[in-house]
Amino acid sequence: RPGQVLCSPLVLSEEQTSFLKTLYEPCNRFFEEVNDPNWNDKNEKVQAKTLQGLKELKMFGLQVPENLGGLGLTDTQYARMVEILGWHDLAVGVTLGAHQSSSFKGILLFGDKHQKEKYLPDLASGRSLAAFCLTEPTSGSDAASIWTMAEVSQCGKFYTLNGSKMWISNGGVADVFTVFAKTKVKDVTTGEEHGKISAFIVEKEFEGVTSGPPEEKMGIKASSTTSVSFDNVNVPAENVLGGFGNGFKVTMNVLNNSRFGTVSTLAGTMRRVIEKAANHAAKQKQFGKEIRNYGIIQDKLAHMAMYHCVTESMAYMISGNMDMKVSDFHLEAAISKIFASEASWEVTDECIQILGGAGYMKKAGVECIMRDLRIFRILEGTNDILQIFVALAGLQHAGAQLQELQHTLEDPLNNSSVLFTELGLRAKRIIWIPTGISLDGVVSGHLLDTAGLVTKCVDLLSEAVEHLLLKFGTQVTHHQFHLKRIADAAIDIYAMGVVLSRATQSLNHNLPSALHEKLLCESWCYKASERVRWNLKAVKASSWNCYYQNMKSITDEVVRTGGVLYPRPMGF
Ligand code: MYA
Repeated sequence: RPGQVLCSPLVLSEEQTSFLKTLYEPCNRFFEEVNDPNWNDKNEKVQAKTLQGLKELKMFGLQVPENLGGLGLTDTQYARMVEILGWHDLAVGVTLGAHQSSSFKGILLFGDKHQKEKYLPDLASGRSLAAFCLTEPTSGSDAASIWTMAEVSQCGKFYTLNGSKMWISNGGVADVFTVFAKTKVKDVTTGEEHGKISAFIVEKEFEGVTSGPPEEKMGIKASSTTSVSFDNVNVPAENVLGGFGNGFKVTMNVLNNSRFGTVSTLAGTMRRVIEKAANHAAKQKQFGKEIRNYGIIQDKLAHMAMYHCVTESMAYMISGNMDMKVSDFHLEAAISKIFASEASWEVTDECIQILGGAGYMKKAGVECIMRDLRIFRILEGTNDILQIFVALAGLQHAGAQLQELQHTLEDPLNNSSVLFTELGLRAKRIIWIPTGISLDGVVSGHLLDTAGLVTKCVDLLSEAVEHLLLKFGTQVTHHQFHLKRIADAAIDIYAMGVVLSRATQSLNHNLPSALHEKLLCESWCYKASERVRWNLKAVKASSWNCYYQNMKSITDEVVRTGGVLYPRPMGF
């Protein structure tokens, strides 16, 4: 919807902006002066003085309403605040993010008055910490397959929880857990039993709740990650969150609502990393010139800037839309989480490359960021499952439209105008004429050629999606080689949309950075549109099916052999 992508997402009033500034500056200073990321990383915990200071700054309850002890920030204000965490210390970011972006978000979004009043004041002040308990040893990407059970008591006044959760952020330090568990329910018509997921607010103090030892991790070492077990834990029925049986909806909504925070945090990290790379490229001389003068370095730095620009634009586009009470943002949230975590990884890797040997050393401060970043391609839904989610959610929508069209065209005589419009659309696509989506008047007049690249890509995506649906029907869900490429194209197109929007606003407001943003936008869209064409060709062209078949055969062999199949060239 152009209105949700090509819009002005900055919805803060002057009062909200000045309030944000009063929070932002002390918080940033606090991180500069008090927090020690190296100490945290080395000791695998956040220093007590940092936690205390963050509580005093009210950083534990950024979005909790003021009457319940929080700061009551909007999503856009929240996005700006958490950027600071990404800039300074991702492990502190995960501690605070796990607490409020996901773990008590369920109470904020779905809690009743009693639940909010009972839990939020302590959570907002940092007197108690929260954890989100979804993942289990056999349930990761397939969130609905959890085994933790909640059996309702005869009197109906409590549920007894049994099961184990793993890799829980804040697991070892939390006092309040949002736990997802299944209850067996009998279908009255068929008599069959099935599991209904509900969300429960569980206190550490409830008998039978235990946390495992801290996990030894690659990065975000200062944040606590443990298993959490529930052994005959009795949870009062009033602690069911969002209504009995609504747990899947609660989980999905919490995750949808938390992802923009992660995106903004990672935009903060990328700004920092780009600053390090740019300073080095400006000072370091090789072969008689500062390395910034060499094309090979320019290619990297320019790409890093583009990745950052897109990520930051996505963060504020989504938070702005959320503040404008747009309810349908789950696809964009998934897209931006994938994009931000891949982009920040790439940008940090390139920063190390620009710094050379120095970048590999601890002293440069980038290796810790690299280790910390790796988890973001996995947490809050792996990028792989989110790619499939993006593709299938889009296809589901297109499939419904196509089905409607099919019904209409069953009676072509009475629907001749629809028939001609649809035939016309398809004919235009075949001979590469735009089908009528136009961004004229929506984007800056200086960016119309670039906007043309985007509309062409949208046409190509429609065509590829339709092709897949007609070819595979409902079986399309099993064709992940194709789905991945549809998702990649959708991600690139959304990315093009948000930078177009950003550059348009900067040009319209004559910002000093406007021409630079225009350059970033044009360059990004040029490259992304090439990628879209390439990905969608790989969806439609039958020659690619042979490649997919090869990928499957190679994998079958590798797995059957338990590794690499062929001997070394010398035979042993
Ligand atoms: S927690 C672990 C994260 N785990 C996941 O994210 C699990 C990923 N898996 C899934 O999301 C689901 O299993 C998927 C499939 C979606 C893949 N919004 O049949 P279905 C609806 C709205 O597709 P499944 C962690 O990492 C769908 O339309 N609705 O279901 C914490 C359908 O509705 P209907 C959705 O195949 C980390 C129904 O559900 C969505 O079982 C914390 C069933 O759909 C959606 N997204 O699922 C760390 N998806 O029936 C710290 C599906 O009406 C944070 N549906 O058609 C770090 C923060 C960093 C800093 C922050 C700053 C402070």
